Amino acid sequence: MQFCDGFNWGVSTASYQIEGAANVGGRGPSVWDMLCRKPGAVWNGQSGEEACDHYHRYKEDVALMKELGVKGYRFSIAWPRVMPEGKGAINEEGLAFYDRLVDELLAAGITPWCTLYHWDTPLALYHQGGWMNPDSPEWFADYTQAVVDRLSDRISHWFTLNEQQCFIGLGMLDGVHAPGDKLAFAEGLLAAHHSMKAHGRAVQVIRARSKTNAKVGMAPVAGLFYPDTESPADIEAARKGTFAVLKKDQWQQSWWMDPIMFGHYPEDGLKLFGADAPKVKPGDMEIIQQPLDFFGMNIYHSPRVKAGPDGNMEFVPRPVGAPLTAFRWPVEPECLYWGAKFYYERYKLPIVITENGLSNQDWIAQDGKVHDPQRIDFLHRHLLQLHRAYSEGVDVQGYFQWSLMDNFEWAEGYKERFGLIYVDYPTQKRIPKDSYHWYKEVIATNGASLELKQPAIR
Ligand code: GCO
Repeated sequence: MQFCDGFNWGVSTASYQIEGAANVGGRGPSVWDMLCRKPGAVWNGQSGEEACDHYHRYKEDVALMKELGVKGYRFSIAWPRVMPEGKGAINEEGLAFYDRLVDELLAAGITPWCTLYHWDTPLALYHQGGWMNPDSPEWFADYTQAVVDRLSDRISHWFTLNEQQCFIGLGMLDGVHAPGDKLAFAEGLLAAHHSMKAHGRAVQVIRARSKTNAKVGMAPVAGLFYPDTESPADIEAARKGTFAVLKKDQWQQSWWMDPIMFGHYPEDGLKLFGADAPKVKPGDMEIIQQPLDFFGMNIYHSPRVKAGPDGNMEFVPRPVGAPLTAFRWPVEPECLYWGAKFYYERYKLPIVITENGLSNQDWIAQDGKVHDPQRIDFLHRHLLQLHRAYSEGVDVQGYFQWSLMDNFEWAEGYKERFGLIYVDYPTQKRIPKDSYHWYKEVIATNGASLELKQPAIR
């Protein structure tokens, strides 16, 4: 049992979660710096000001990746490091940091997969309306141009935006992520529309200016429902439910994806959202719908459903005592099989899993090591499901585990540990966990080590 030749085994991180050095090298403030200062917004009042100090320790971190054997590294560029005011002047020192990082990666034989935006909107732009401002797509295009002009001789894999559902939904509607606003639904949809245009403009800029043959995608929350049994009725109910617009919230997947992939909002969404839907101006959809090279998917868990009497889905409650991660997220490995399958069927692009993993109660044991058998079992189960999708014909081209190392988990601060590498924050010491060594073998054998020696217990 193996994955395809050249399978992109990787790990993921994001700038604000690992870099630290928030006030170093000319970086401007972002909306996350603002939210972290707000009393009660982040667990224990923590912030990403220091995080993993990756800005200064990137060489050590790349060396650990090299040792792990990853083929690719998905990281993000901090917009306020490149453009401290969000637009206009370019901060040479900021770009120079990414120069050094990319050179270090390439010297280690690791392909950089660059996310242009993982939530750190420059604060100066937020003060001008942020994603509410109709100019925001052009701001993002200009920032993209600065990055592409500087780095595209060495970077050819790009993601535009990470999880619009979160930075718009959690950040601008629910107020639990930065910038911490609680806007009306219609305003959220308008900001969403602008962010889709920003995505489209960024793809255009990458294609027009890249010095190498660019491959472009994005990294959305790939929410789904998966079928309780493999009866055609359950499968159809789950598939239909996954892409139906059922509620007025940010978790309606086709609302985000269909414009980008098909060039229009879904009919059922337009009907349900009514006057809240943004006014689509002539030319908008032509910008939004740009050809992409792969479909990135961040997947962590998903609810299980079955067909009700009318064929529509009904939720299947989880059994009492069913497994949960430290974050209290349900463990549902089937989401990777059905997620890859459903999204491949609908959007017909090669699948790259851009995030998958769990937070676990990790600490340094008395032997000085970090033992995380739950993470090993979790990743193992998920990769088996992903392999099933691959073996049934889904074009799965990569898997980026979240995350290389423990880091700043947004509103949860440092409470949740997602890493293959333990970070002892007071000393910034890195300790590869057991799962790091396990994943190393998975990569080295291209998945053959996942083969079960005995039947799996569900
Ligand atoms: C997200 C982000 C990551 C998170 C990870 C774990 O999905 O929220 O892309 O930055 O840290 O998903 O929650």
